[in-house]
Amino acid sequence: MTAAFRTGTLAVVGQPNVGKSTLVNRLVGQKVSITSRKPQTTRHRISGILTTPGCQYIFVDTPGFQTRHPGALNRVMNRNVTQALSEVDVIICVIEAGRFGPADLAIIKLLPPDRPVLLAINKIDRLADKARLLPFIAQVAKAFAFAEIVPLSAEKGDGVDDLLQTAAKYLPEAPALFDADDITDRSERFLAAELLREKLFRNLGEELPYGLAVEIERFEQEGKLRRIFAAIIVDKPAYKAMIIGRGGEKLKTMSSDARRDMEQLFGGPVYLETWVKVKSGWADDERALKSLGYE
Ligand SMILES: Nc1nc2c(ncn2[C@@H]2O[C@H](COP(=O)(O)OP(=O)(O)OP(=O)(O)O)[C@@H](O)[C@H]2O)c(=O)[nH]1
Ligand SMILES: [Mg+2]
Repeated sequence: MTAAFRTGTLAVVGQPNVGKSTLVNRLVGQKVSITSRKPQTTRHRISGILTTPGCQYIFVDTPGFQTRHPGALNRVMNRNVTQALSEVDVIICVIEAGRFGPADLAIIKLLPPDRPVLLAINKIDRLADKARLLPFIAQVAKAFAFAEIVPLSAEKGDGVDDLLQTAAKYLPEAPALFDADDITDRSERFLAAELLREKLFRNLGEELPYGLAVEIERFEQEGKLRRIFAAIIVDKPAYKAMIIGRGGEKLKTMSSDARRDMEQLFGGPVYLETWVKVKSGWADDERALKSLGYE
């Protein structure tokens, strides 16, 4: 007799920048959620799906709990995280190795009390002294009754299979919800916007990325070719020139990086056209947010 198939949702939560999206991508084996070294890269709830012979895991990547950018965008994002948590089977709380403090505990306090919480201690590749890991695990185990504690490196891949194995037993017995080869619940249109936003996030200064959004105005498919027309929305006219760069070079480079990622993810050629539009105050206008897909 074979064991029954298990299907469940696992929310990935934690402070900004701890590596939640990197972990989801590693678990799924594809870039479904964008990442950068800047905090608050993720703005949407995104599911990454992995189907194995015995289980279907639906990982829900969430924005890190927001502190930096006040206003409507933040309110919408925090609302999203709280809602995501009420519906899941398992919670994966991500922290950085060697760092556990009041901000992590504050997040744990917001979790629903009746769900198993697995602690993923990420970035163990950064620990200079591996001997510090065991005392650190003992310290966090005292702070909260985690169902499991798994040290790992989302970037290098170490420990990620352990997390999968460990998480499986917390999933309910249920038939799959998605096709076995689905990797995300998001549309190609959404993923295209995100991949472009990733390049902007990674290549523009410290503040500018927080004031921009990407809107796909047209997405056409003809055979294998996808034609994608993307507007970059900024809230200050000065940002426009900074994105375009001298002779248009900056935008050209970022666009071709994004196009390459799209081709990899979609498995076919992409024609990408990008331009910049000024819409002042978009990040604090709930209606503008809705039209940009923030709900
Ligand atoms: N050294 C190391 N860096 C990592 C690891 N995992 C993630 N990172 C880096 O940490 C930074 C943040 O990663 P993200 O995956 O974007 O973090 P996040 O928690 O999703 O961040 P927000 O969406 O902004 O809340 C990136 O620069 C990653 O490359 C890891 O295992 N080791
Ligand atoms: Mg993220």
